[in-house]
Amino acid sequence: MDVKQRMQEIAQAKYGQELSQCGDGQLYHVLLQLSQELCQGRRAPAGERKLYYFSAEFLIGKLLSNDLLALGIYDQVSQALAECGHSLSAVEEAEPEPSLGNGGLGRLAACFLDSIAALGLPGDGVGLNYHYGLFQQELRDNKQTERPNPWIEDESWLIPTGIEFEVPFGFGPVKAKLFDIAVPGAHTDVANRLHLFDVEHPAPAPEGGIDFDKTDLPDRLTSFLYPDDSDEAGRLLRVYQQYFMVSAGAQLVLKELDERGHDPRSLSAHAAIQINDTHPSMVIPELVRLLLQRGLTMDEAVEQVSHTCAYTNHTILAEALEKWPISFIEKVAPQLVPILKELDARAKAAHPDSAVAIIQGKPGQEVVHMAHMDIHYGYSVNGVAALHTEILKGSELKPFYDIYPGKFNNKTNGVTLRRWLEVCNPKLAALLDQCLGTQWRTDPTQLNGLMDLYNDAAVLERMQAIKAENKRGLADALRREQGVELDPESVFDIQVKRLHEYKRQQMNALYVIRKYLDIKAGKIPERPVTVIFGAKAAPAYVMAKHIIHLILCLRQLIEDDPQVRPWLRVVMVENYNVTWAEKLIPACDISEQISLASKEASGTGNMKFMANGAVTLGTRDGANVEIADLVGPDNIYTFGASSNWIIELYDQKARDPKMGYQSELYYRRPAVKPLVDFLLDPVLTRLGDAEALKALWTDITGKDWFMSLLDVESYIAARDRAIHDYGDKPFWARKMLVNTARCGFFSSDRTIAEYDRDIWHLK
Ligand code: 26V
Repeated sequence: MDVKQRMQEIAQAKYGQELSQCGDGQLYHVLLQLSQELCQGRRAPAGERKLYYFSAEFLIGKLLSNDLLALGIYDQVSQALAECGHSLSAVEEAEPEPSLGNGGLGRLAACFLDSIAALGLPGDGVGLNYHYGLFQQELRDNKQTERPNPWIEDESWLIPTGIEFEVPFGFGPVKAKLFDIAVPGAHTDVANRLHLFDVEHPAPAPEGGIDFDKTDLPDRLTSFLYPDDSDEAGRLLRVYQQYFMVSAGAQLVLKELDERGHDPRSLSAHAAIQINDTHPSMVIPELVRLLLQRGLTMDEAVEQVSHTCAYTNHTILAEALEKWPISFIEKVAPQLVPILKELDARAKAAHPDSAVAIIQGKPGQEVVHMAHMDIHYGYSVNGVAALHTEILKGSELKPFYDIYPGKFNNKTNGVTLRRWLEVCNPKLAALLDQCLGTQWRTDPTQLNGLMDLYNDAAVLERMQAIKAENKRGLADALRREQGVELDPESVFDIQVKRLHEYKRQQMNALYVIRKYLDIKAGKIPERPVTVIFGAKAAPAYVMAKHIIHLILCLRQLIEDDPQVRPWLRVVMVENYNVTWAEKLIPACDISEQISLASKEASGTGNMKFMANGAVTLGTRDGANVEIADLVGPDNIYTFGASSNWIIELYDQKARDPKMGYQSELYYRRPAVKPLVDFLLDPVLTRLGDAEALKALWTDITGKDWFMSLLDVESYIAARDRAIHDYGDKPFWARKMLVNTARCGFFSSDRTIAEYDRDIWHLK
């Protein structure tokens, strides 16, 4: 096909204009149509068994570049646009970013769909079509405010399918309408689909902010992702959303099974369902229910479901493990209650230990422990990094591991290097082509070949030049979007991820305070550093909002201080999302991965930064451990208490609250106290909300549940060492090179090949 000619035809038909006369918004729609035409012409991959990846989140980001690459027309389109005076990056600006996920879990699901298609495997995503997605973040008066993010336009990537199912809620049936987004596989001729269910009459965006009547069902079901769950109505709405997704999804699985000519008694031979965290867990009793309706006995239904469903755990944080009051399920989907009770009774009969029960609690206050149900009635349980899986087996889920050792397996996360290297860092990708040929694009382990160039001065210089160009590109974007002027010569030190106390953005802020106090005392740093944050806080997560407030107050303090500003800058990117990540990650020197050891299941940002030649400053947590093993100790900066030690401290505390970690002891240390007490200093508090800063101070000094003060001194030392080393250009460039050379393992193509080999068996 002549790509340019087809673009011209579409532009003529749509707008009656030549390509050169079209605006960027029009060109985006021309390319959207072209991509959709090409996807439509692709076949679905064949296989005995088909995968359904059930997930409440798919953080797909903008799709245009990604799809053009997968369709093999990226270069042709770029050239065609250039020939008529346009650029693909400007056209991309016109594409709205769907916000169908919170963070790592949702982005992982998107990377996985990309890899499943690229490996030519039959596997579709199943989720919900949130109209206003995750909120849009605005930073005003040093605080976060939230607005809806209406991303769906008249013409979008969503394809109406005409397929509908009825979801039987307690209050009556609701129609679920299916929309699809095509997922073309790179270097193949296949496309899979992302299936997103929606209500028939979705409600308009609420006026003002993101508050709305949470009982306005069904029309509000697909308005927002994870609506504020701090109150009862919010939590109940979440259960409604989950049941809507899994009931429609399970009906789709059975419909396709039927269309392929298979009996429901052979479900597990022809379908695999991956349950992405516990949000879709109700698919288990729902499938049992639907199979009973189709004439299977309870034994047969349980047998089929138990060989169809597999569960991925993404967190050990107790507060994040879902337990729904049975009264909620009684209200949302009463027909599931007898099935849940039967599943629970069977599990209890086989395993009387109350720690592994599905239904727990006193009569009248029973809760359903979703993860427990997944483990008893799923055939695989996996963690998302080696350390995380070991912690699941050895502590968090130990009673289950003792019962079902064979179900447990590790699948270290990965990221699609097509988006996170080829598309977001075209200059580095071109250099890699020059050095290694293009095979690394289909086999990222080939990047190991870069190690042969470890002493090649020209390559090292080129890598640094590319980093400098990317830093200037980021500085331009931040000037345009936020009006801040950055020094691209400074060290770009970046922490971007959801705001959570366990991720310890507050510890990063304590480092900023350390440097601020040093500079004010006349101790000038070795070189200027720009500390960049990007993070959204859940609207009801008070402490997270206090931490954002601290960062923004520090930013203002430093911006207004001509003594400090030349040496230390703080930037908070407003509304951090996939689009920003694509600009930030290629421009990073130091990648902050500083979670409390044992708490970050894997992390995936760490892998993206590494691929783009940033050097990790991190704890021995999640996939950081595997990064450290791959790059070796000279090419990463690790610090802090080990996960074993942390787990021991938490155990001590559980046995005796006066034992274990006691933050006040660390607070008293002379190197720590002035940093924390700065939160009360009028120099800072006059810039914001003294109460909020005091609340944060009280929490850190009295509780500090995620132990910032335990690690802060070793953190400061490691970070200073990294910033010092940065000054030796060739020394640093070699670290960059090793990081890119060793990132191949973290391709999600590798992860998906392992899922298929060990869990799905699709072909
Ligand atoms: C959920 C919640 C829900 C409410 C209360 C607080 C809370 C805290 C954490 C979470 C996280 C849910 C699961 C999740 O997003 N896990 C992330 O999954 C990524 C992909 O596997 C992984 O890289 C991250 O380390 C992990 O945090």
